[in-house]
Amino acid sequence: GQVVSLADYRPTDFVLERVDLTFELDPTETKVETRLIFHRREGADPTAPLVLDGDELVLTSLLFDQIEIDPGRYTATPNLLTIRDLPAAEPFEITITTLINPEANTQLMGLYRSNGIYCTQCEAEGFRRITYFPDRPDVLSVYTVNIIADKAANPLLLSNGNFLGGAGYGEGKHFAAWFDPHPKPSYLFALVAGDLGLVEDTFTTLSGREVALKIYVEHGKEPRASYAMDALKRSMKWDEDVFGREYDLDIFMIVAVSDFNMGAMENKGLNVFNDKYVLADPETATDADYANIEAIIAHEYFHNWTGNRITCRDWFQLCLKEGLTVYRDHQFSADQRSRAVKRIAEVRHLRAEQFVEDSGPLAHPVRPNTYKEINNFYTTTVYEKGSEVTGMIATILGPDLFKAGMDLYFERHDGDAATVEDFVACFAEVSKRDLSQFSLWYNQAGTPNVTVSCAYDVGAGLFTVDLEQVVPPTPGQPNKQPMHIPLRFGLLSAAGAPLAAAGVEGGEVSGDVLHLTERRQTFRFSGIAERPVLSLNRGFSAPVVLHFKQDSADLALIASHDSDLFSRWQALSDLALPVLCESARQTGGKVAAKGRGTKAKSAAVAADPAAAVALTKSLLSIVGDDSLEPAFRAQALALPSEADIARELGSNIDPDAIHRARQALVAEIARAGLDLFGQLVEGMASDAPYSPDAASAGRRALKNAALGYLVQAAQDPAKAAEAYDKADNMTDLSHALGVLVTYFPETEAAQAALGNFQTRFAGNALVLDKWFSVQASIPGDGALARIKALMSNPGFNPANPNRVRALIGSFAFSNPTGFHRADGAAYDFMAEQILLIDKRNPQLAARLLTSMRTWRMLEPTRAEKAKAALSTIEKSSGLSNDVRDIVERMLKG
Ligand code: B3K
Ligand code: ZN
Repeated sequence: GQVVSLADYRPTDFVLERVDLTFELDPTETKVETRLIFHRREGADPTAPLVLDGDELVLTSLLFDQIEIDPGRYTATPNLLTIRDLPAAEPFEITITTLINPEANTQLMGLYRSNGIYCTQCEAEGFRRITYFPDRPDVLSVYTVNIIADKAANPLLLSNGNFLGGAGYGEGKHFAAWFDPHPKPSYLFALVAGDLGLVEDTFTTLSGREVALKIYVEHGKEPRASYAMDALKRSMKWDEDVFGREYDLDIFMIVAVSDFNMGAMENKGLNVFNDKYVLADPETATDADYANIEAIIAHEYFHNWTGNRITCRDWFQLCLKEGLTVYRDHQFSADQRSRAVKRIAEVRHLRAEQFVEDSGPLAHPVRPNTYKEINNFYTTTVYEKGSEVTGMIATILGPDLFKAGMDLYFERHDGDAATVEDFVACFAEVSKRDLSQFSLWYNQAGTPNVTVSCAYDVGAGLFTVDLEQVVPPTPGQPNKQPMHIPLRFGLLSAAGAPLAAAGVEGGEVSGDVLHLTERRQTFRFSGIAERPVLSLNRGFSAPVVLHFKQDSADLALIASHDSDLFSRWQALSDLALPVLCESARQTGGKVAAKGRGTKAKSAAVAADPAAAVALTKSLLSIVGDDSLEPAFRAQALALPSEADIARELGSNIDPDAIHRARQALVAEIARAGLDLFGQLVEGMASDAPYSPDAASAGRRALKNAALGYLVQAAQDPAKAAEAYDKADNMTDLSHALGVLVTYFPETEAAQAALGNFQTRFAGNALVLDKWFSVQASIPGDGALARIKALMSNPGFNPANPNRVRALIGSFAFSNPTGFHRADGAAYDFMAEQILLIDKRNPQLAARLLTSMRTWRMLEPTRAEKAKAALSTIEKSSGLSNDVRDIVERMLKG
């Protein structure tokens, strides 16, 4: 793997004027004819050769201006085509014919077959697996695509843009032609062919144009695409209302395929989706599935402007389209649902994934400086932290200037392949703010630590807030500059009412935003009549770790009174984490796994009785407060996860101790809230037919969270079994199954439910993924044997990424005690699996491998074993670039 550096960027020597592609589809021998019209860029070296990217290509013919080219003028390897002696100024035409094998393409990059459907995935560098091409995002061109295929097997022939026409083509074949008038980079190319069912609708845009909307799914699954269609129409409307963005073709298509490396892909006018993020009905999809579908449909649709109309100059700028588009889909979901609850879920995800990435061996800036394999940079840092950075621009500028900056960006850069600098410049210009310090957020990796201490001088009426920021060292970046950190805040009186200051000194405070810009900074608030309680980083306005020792009374006050719901949730979490951490430290290595009953319970409470009492009291009063939305109360009940506790502890992690500590607190809260939970299970139940809307989903979430506690208080699977039998939708059904199987895995009730579920959903692979995943997540040493047994289940298919993620992925990412069993056996198993998967699908293998990125945080015995497994991978021959890059970075230093 070569290192690619941002600093080495330079434009191409040739400008690509247009692209004509003709595909003669065949499962194993597809012929691709590519006609490219180029001219040499003004000012470029007049003797420079044309260098085109390839990947495992077979060249069968090469023409220059329609005439077979002299073999002395070119060199072709599977990965590169170099053509020499080209005109200095006038345009010329190159015609390339390649032969490719879609059936053998198990990487799922380029043109491949999924369940008999031809489909493509070209981002980031998949187009070069179809034909030789300047396969980089700054080469924008207009495409015409002709598709020829067997008519009976492939009645449907799709590509980007508008349909030009089609006809018969002799010998049972037919063809279709598509033209995309919008210049685009090759990563946005798509082709789909096959036999699929169709769901249709229309959308009338802002300016009155009618757009045909088409969602293609496997025959028989059409009814399960109606929610996706509804989400699409809402997304189109929202982007007009909120960002003034209108759709720009006559047709917008979505195709659902069952083999896909990620969630979906925003190809111009022809989005290709993992069917998991299209198909839903109440019997087969959970509330979370519906919310994901809504978010991903929106995300891909929003890319039409942020990504497609304005694309990236190079892959270092990936966050320019991804971070921004995540920000846009977050705003959309917040508007469609509950903003506060959405924010809590976002922050949970950010901390669980991105904070972990940012503090380990794979840490990298939101805009990386170098990469060896770009596919390894589709990370939570680029996506989620990238979104947070956009959100901070909105916080610093305020809504009006943020809107003005976005408008300027759309206007100025439409049709461009832009950079992060171009984006930031628009906001600097409209706000007349210097955003150069702020831009460190794009270039410095690592989560800033902000230490806070407060003092109140009653005589002077002065409240002082001392802040200190430290950005930790990360790979390749030992020393960091102080960042511009916008912290939303409020001051609360003892009664929980807002307190206003007469004045403030020490730095910029605008409205409710405090701007921390120095390494150390002291803000002095004057005219404060009573000791205030500081509520800091409201709404999680900055993605930082706060180190702020607030006592339990202050936290309880924030939890019950803050005007910001996010902060109320955060205060509960801040009450819980020290209790959990102390308990994990105390029980570490002492309690046998079997004894998760009484001994562990007393440990949690004994660790810090006052804090545990304050927590339980605050938590139950929020959960019982009917004036609060149920979804929020359910979030409160979710408690910090085992991963949250591990992150807080930071080192010497013993996953078993953490698990025991958390279970003990759950048991404690379950006992204290027994009556309330009983009432909620009854009160939140509904006889109305299932509806996926946010309010109904919130009621189900609260009911199910309460049920989980009830079942654990009773230490009896009966209630969960009863809930399983009663469930009339997948949300309730899969939750009941989860409770049964997680807490009572070996009981008859759990086994019966598993058997029932398997039979009931036989043949529905997406639903059976839930069945695999719930079993893969059962805590304890028994998990590994279970995984191995499930791998020989006929429903498991190691070639399908959804199956692999459901079984092996859930085990590695969501089963800390099972995966990190002390003897290291699961690490060895993982190493074996990764090497096998790598042969078939490097991207999937590399992604699974990141599950071990926290290995250095583990206690020494486990860390040693994890390291040995990683070394086995590193030493193996024939590793993909993808896996090699990840394993090397994980072992470095
Ligand atoms: N842009 C795609 C991701 C492509 C991943 C390539 N390895 C989906 C998205 O972010 O919308
Ligand atoms: Zn995206």
